[in-house]
Amino acid sequence: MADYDDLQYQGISSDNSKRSTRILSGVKKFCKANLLVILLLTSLKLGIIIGFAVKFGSNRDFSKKDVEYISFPGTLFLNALKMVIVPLITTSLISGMASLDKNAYGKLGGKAVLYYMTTTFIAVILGIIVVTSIQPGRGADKDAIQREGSSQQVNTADAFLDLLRNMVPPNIVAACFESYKTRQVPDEIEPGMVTELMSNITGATVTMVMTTEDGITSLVNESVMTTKMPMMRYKSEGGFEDKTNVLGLVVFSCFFGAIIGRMGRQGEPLKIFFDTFMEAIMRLVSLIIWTSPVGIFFLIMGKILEMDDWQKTFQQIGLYSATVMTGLAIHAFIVLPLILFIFARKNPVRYLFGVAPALMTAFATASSSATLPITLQCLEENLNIDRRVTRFVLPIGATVNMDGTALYEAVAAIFIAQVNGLNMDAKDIVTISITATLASIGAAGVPQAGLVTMVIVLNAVGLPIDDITLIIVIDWFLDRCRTTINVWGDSIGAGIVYERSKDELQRLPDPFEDNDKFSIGYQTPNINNTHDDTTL
Ligand code: 7O9
Repeated sequence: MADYDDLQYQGISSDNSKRSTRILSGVKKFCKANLLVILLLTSLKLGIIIGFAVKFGSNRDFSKKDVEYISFPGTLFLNALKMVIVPLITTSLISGMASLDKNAYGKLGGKAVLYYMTTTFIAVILGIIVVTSIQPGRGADKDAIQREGSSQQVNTADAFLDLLRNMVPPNIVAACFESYKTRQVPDEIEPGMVTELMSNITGATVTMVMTTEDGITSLVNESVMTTKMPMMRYKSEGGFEDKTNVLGLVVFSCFFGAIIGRMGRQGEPLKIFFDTFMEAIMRLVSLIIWTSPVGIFFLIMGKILEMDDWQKTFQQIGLYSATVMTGLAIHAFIVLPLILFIFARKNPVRYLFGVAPALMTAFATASSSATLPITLQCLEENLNIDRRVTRFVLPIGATVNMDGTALYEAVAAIFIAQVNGLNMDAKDIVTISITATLASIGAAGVPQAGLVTMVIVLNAVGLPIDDITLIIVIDWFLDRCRTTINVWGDSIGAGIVYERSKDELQRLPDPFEDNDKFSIGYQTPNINNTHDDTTL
């Protein structure tokens, strides 16, 4: 920039200076877009290399505290991303919905939903094909695989009702930090009642005090014991827990935005307020993005130091991980690019480059919601997707469209069946496809979704839920892989909806492009200065 100013002062002819401005700004733009990708790739690589070097070079185990200190800059980066999520999703949806008319958001929404449903379903089918061809669970010795964590009781009907309850939060301010969850708790133990088997040896007879299926305490002798096992009784208990209720915020913001959009002149001040709010948040995001190379380096390195006995884990369930990764790779490199090319006529490689920062952040954070600010920025700035589309489609996509998760759940369920030597018939396969699709759509609405949705899929086909503990060991890694695919799927969805809705968008005034067109005899402040040099 300084060189250019010098040239101007030296009185170079205006033609030349115009050309050099263009070239300079082109070079500047290219470097800006690519520099970040280069920096991110380098930090990802360095994070892995240095992580392994330190882990094996120092020959010591890193405690939780060590890892906490080492990945501290990464935690700050993650916090910075999470910090903007609530204002970002609410203002982006309100401003996006308010800038579309009833006809347009109906059509855009319809296309987005169609895309989400088809791609998620394709992902599940792909997962089923891959896991039944590779058969990672056949011949695996279930008892030899180390287990980690514990499974939990889930009532499918309660989980579904929680989802609906979360969509209509009783307090919109509280929805920013708490969601409703019904949990299964052991039933109250009354005097004389025990939840676990207890033996009481009196003389030669063994008497056991136990809870029977209907919860009645009874004294049973040894012979009955062999035929009737004691049962743990659970009851549902609902309450609020600390977790942002995204679904509630999304539903509220969509309605609120649509209403503002239909209020005409009366709604203008609010509309301008939310547009400007969103604009300011996006500038904050551009700041945060430049810290991502450092953040990602520390997040990845911390994760590598934290890993314990990864060789053993890979030996035991390596084939299972390979199966999940094969499925995800086919979906990411073949299915989705093909869909992008057929329905949007866009070059998938260029597209991949444009959203690369978002994909790497998704891998490093294992959270598509924390990545959302970067996904928005990449699509708007690098790929020039219309803001009315990104702001409306992406937050919804991040909440309900999870191709990677759906594929993963289908593979995991069939893997567990294979490990137990159980055969899945056509009915079971159909049940798994449907529940895995629905579970991935509802995941964001259910607290502690990862485990809960997996239990729902397993319950639906009667597979042992305790066997979830077999695959938890490697979940931290597969979560990163599937999150990357989730973000890639959301990005491609936004591109397709944009290309397929150009007609509807053209009919509408674009508040982000030209203020005059949309102001109805009302002077609006200029909010259209996103491309000036003050932007970071
Ligand atoms: C994966 F975009 C937002 F901001 F609207 C948004 C905010 C929060 C969207 C979603 C959420 C959210 O809470 N999502 C959520 C997702 C919650 C629990 C589990 C999951 C599933 O996560 C994926 C997985 O485990 O497979 C994956 N980690 O895409 O983030």
